Amino acid sequence: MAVLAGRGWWFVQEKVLLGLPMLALAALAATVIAGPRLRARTTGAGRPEDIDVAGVVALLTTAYAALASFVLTFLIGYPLTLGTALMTIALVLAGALLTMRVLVKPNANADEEPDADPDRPKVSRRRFLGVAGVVVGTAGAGAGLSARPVAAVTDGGGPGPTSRATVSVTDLRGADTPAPGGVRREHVLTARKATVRLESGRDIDAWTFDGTVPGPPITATQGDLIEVKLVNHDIDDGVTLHWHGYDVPCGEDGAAGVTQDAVVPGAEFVYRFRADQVGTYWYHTHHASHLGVRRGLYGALVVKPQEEHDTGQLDLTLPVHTFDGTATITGGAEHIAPAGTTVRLRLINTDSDPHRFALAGTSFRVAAIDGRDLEQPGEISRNGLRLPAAGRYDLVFVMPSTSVALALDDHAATVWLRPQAGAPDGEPATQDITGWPELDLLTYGAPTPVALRAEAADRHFTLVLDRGVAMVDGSPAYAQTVNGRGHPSIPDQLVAEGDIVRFTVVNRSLETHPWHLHGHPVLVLSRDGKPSSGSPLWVDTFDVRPGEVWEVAFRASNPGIWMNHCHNLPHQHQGMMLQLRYDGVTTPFGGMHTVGSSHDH
Ligand SMILES: [Cu+2]
Repeated sequence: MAVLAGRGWWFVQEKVLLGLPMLALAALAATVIAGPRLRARTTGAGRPEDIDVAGVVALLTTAYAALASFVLTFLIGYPLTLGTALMTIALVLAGALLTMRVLVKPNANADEEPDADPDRPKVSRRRFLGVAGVVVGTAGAGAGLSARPVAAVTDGGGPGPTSRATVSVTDLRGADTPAPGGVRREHVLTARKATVRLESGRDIDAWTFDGTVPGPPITATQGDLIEVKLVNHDIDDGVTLHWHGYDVPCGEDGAAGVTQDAVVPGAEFVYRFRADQVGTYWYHTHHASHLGVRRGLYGALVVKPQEEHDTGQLDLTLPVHTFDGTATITGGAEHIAPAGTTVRLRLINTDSDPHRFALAGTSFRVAAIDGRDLEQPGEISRNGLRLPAAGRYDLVFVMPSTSVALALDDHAATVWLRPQAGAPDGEPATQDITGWPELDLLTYGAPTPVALRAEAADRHFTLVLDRGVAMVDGSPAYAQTVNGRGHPSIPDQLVAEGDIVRFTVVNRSLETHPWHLHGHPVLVLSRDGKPSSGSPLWVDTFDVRPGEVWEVAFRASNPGIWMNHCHNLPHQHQGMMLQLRYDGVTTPFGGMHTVGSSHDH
C-alpha cells in the first residue's frame, strides 16, 4: 500500500479509508479472542478454555471483514463513497447475523434461563433482532446514498453551463469547397458483408467497405475537399464513419447518437471536410465499433503536403489488424526500393491492443506520431516501437544496399523491403529483435516551445480508470469504469471555446487503456510525474498502462460534443466512454452515444 500510495491517492483511497480499518479490526478481534487461548495452549499453562459461541461469531465476522476489505478493491475500486462503505459494512454484519443464526437458536426465554442447557446455546431474540435492525438500517442508508443522482455535468473548475445561444451539432459541418488549388475527392463507401481472402490466403467472413478489408484508402493533398458518401448495404447494426485523429467539424465526426444517427441498411450519409492536416490517419465505424472495426469496417486516410510531388520516395501505408487471432500487416509483404530511396512506412494500429514493431537492417527516424511531425527526431536503430491501439507512426529511412525487414510483435519479418528483386534476407535472420529496448517517445526528439500554456489551464479533469461493479447502458455490469461509473452515467465534461483544458488520466486497473479524445490532439505533459522532455508530443491516442498517471492538455478550439473514451473497443463497450461537451452546443440525436448490439452474431 505504501508503494501504491507513492503513485497517488487514487490508488489507495478505498484501502486506507475502509479496507485497512476493517482489516485492523479483524486483527484486533482475533488477537483478543483467540490470542490468550492459543498462548495458554503453547505455554502449557493449564487447559485452555474453549471459545464460546459469541467468540466464534466474532472471529468469523473478523474473517468476513478481512475478506470484504480485499474484495472491495476489485468490486468497487475508486472512488469509495459513503454509500458503498455503509453497504460493505452492512454486508459484513449480515454475515455475522447469518453465522449467529446458524450456530445458535433464537429463544425468547434465553434471558430468563440462560444456563438451562449449556450444550445448546441460545441467544435472545431481542438481541438478534437488534443486530438485524442495524444491518437493514446500514444497508438502507448505503443504498439510499448510492442511489442519489449525480450531476450530469462536471465543469473541471471552470464556469458552469450558461444559457447562451446554442448551436446544434448539425450546424457544425465541414466546408463544401476545396481550398484554392485543391480538388474535390469524392468517394462512395458501401458497407457490406463479404467473404474476404486475406493475403495469407485465408478466407474470412468480414464486414467491409466496398467488399475489401481494409476499406479503400482515402488519400488527398492538403487543401483538397474530401467528400465521402457512406451507404449501408446490409450491416444490420448500422454504421458510421469516424475520422480517427482528424479534427473534422463535429457534425462530420460519425459518433452515432451524438453527431448523427447510425446509418441503417438502405440509408446513407455524406461526410465532407477540408483536408487541412497532413499525415497518417484512419477511418472506422463508430457504431457497434467493438464488433464492426474488428470485423473489417476501417481503412486508411492519408493526407500529403502540397509541396510534395512525386519525389521518387517509396510511401507505404501499412495497417495492422487481427483476424481470427492472427495479427497481420496488410499492404504487401514484399517491396522493392533501390538503395538510396527515401522510404516512409505509415504504421496504423487498427486493433484494440498495442503492437510492437521492430525495423531491422537500417537505422531510421520516427518522423511523425498520430499524423503530426516530431521536432528533430534522431536516428535510431535496434529499438522496439510500441504502437498503441488506434495510433500511427511514420518511420522514415534511406534504403541501404541490403534488405530491410519490418517485424510485428517480435515475430519474424512481416514486411520485406529489398534493394532489388531476389536480394537476400538481411539482419533479422540472425538478430534477436525481442531484446531490443522500447523507444520512450517522451524523451525522443528535441523540445521546442509550444503555444499552449498548460500551467494556466482553465479546467482540469481527472479520469480514474478502473474495473468495478457499475451500471452500463441501464444494466449492472462488471464494468470498465471512469471515476467509478460506466457509460452513459459518467458526467459530461463541460468546456468553453478557447479554454485550455488539462486531463489527469490515472489507470488503477490491470489492463492498458489507450485513451482517445475526439476532435482534438492532446499535448503530453508528463507520465508518472516525469515531464515530457523530447519533441512536443501531440497525440490523439495515448496508452495508459496499469499504474500509470498521465497529464495531457489541449486547447478547446473545435466546438461540439465529442466522445472521450478508451480505444480498446471492448472496454469502450463495457462502459469506458464519456463526452466532452462545449457550452452551448446541443444535439438532436438523443445525446447518448449508441453502442449498438452487444451480440456477436
Ligand atoms: Cu481500456
